Order: sequence, then structure tokens, then C-alpha cells
Amino acid sequence: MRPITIKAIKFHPISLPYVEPFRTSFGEEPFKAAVLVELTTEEGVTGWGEAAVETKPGYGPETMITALHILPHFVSTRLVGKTINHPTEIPAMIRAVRGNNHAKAGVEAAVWDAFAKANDMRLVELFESCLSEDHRSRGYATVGVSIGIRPTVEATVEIIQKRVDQGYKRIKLKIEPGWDVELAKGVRAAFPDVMLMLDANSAYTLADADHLKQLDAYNLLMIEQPLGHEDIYQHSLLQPQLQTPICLDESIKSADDLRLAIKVGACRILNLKPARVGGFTESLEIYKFCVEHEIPLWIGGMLETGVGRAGNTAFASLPGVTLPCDISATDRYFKQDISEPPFVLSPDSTLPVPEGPGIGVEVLSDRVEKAEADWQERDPFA
Ligand code: OSB
Ligand code: MG
Repeated sequence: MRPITIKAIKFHPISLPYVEPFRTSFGEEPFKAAVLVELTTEEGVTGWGEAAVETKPGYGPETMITALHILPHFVSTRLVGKTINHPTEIPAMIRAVRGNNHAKAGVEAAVWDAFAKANDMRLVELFESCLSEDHRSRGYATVGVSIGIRPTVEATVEIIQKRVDQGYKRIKLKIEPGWDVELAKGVRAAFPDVMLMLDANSAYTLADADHLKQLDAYNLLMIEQPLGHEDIYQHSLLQPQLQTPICLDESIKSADDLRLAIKVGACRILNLKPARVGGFTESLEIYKFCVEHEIPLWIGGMLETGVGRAGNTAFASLPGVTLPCDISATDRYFKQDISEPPFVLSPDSTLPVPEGPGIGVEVLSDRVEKAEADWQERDPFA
């Protein structure tokens, strides 16, 4: 494959209004924020990536401000002027920058996009070329929808009905102490057969084990990240007490974290967010491990713009991704995205992988400019 030489990397902090607020156990983000990465090569190709960070250190420790500190000062400096023979070289080149996976994943994604475009390939074809012959893309991602904490069970049932009517076949509900068993009971009564799961975003401790056991009564697909965001050990003590499979999200930041979690029985399912593990290179290693060990795998989301969504959809179309993903249609998040075309849900609860070269969506510079101006007017500490 043709190498690329990185000429320049630009960072665009942006914000976009959400169509509706999204509350989790760690709080509410008032608007969508992200750092878009625009990478140009000496060959004249432009690649885009999205650093999926939020305004507050709620999901993980990174924020918009930490990404804007780390990326230009520590990541760009290691990459600009360098010739890249394959995007999988990037993690080693920025390994000296500890942590900051979401920020680094944004740059890595821009390299994947540019490299695919420079080689006249779709991003999904580039992923396939890293896997064995039997791992061809399905051409679409099977998806569900993640629903935030609402004031009442009735309001939750109402929004689930709307999502089911739109065609989403898997529903994920955010929970927190005081908003769990009654919610699951009420929702199960209204939707006896829907594929249902819960996400606690680390809101519980092992002392809640007896309380969490009550959730076994509601035929849940899984419970995501009940305990500490860095914990693996306590989850290994909780899983044997539950029938419901535990899925880890926050705790798994690398393939080695997953190897440990599986070894000690901390989870049975993985939510893989390419952003959380530092990008697609580490994601491919995790993918191969899950295939080899028959670990049910799905791709999570960070309410990404079209740039992040395009890459995640491509990855989620690989056959080793066996459960519905947290990648919903554009209109579930934004009135207008920064890229075109929007992602539209098919009736069978799938999203097609974009067709064009690289990530396959076009980033519109006037929309990026507008979203950057919007960010400048926001209080970054709101
Ligand atoms: O825990 O999966 C999570 C969004 C922001 C931070 C954490 C999470 C989420 C979601 C949204 O659940 C999933 C999506 O992008 O639709
Ligand atoms: Mg989660």
C-alpha cells in the first residue's frame, strides 16, 4: 500500500446542540462537544478524525480542555513530517504520551481515513485487510439506541415506544441508585419481548450486590459497567452473584485490560469504544481476541458527530461484532450534523456503512466553522 507523509494536523473544537438532553449517572452534557482532527498529507489527501471527549470528566478523565492541551503540544509534534507505511504504526509513535486515549484516537482515526483515501480504499476495506479472509464486512451495522435517565417510568416507556416505532430493536437504559429495579420492572411490563439492557456508568459498589441481583428477574441482555470505572477485580466478585451478564465499558482501556477481565471472570460481554482504547489499531487487537475467545462484542458510542459515527459504523459492520451497537441514526442526536449524508436507520435496525473512500462521509467546512464559533461562545466549564 502507498505510504503517506503527514504535512499538518489541525484541531477544531466544536459544539452542536442536541435534539434532547442525555442524562447518565455521572451527569448531563448540555450540548455535544468534540475536537475534530483535520490531517493533511504531502500527497494532497485530507483525513478526518474525532476526539470524542466531553466538557466534564464524567465518563472518563479526559475533557475538551485536556484534549486541546495534549493534541497540539504532545501528539502533533511526534507525527508531523513523518512518513506512515500503515496506520497501525501510530500507537507506537505516540506511546510516550501516557493515557489520553480519546484524544489520541481522534488523531489515529484521521490517519486511518487519510491512508484509506490515499490508497483509494474505503475505511472498512482497510480494516478487512488487517483481518483474515473470513472477516469480510456485512456492509451494515446492527444497532440499538441508548436512552438517558428520564423523570418517570411513564416518560421512559413513552420514549421507548417512539424508538421501537422508529425501528430500533435493542433498547439500552441508563440507570443509577434509586432508578433501577422499578424502572426495569415497569419497562418490562410494557415491553415483554424487547431486547433490553441497562448501563450504570459505574454508579454502584459491591455492597449493592444484593440489590442488583433483583435485576435478574427482567430478562436483561446485560448490565453495563455497574462498578468502578477503573475496576476489574470487584466486577469479578459481582459477576458470579448475577445471572445477568456483566458487560464492561469504562474499565477496559486496552486489549490487556480485556485479557485480565476475561481471565478473572469480571465480564462476559464487551462494549468496545475505539475512542476509549486509543483507536482502531488497539480495537482490531481486541476484536481478534474476542473472536478467538468467543466473547460477545458490540461497538459503543460517545454520541459522536458523523465523523466518529462513520468510523464506528465501518468497524461495527465486521462479523465478529455480534451484538447490536450503540450507533443510532443522526436524527436521534442532531438536527444538523457537520457531515453529509446523515445516517438513516433501516427497518431492520441497521445502519449502512458509508460508500465513499475513507470514512465515506463529507465534512462540510462551513458547518465546522459554525460549530467552532458555537464552541467559542460556550462556557467550557458549564
Ligand atoms: O456509557 O455508553 C456509555 C454516551 C456518552 C458517554 C458514555 C456512554 C454514552 C452512551 C451513548 O451510552 C451511546 C451513543 O453514542 O448513542
Ligand atoms: Mg456505557
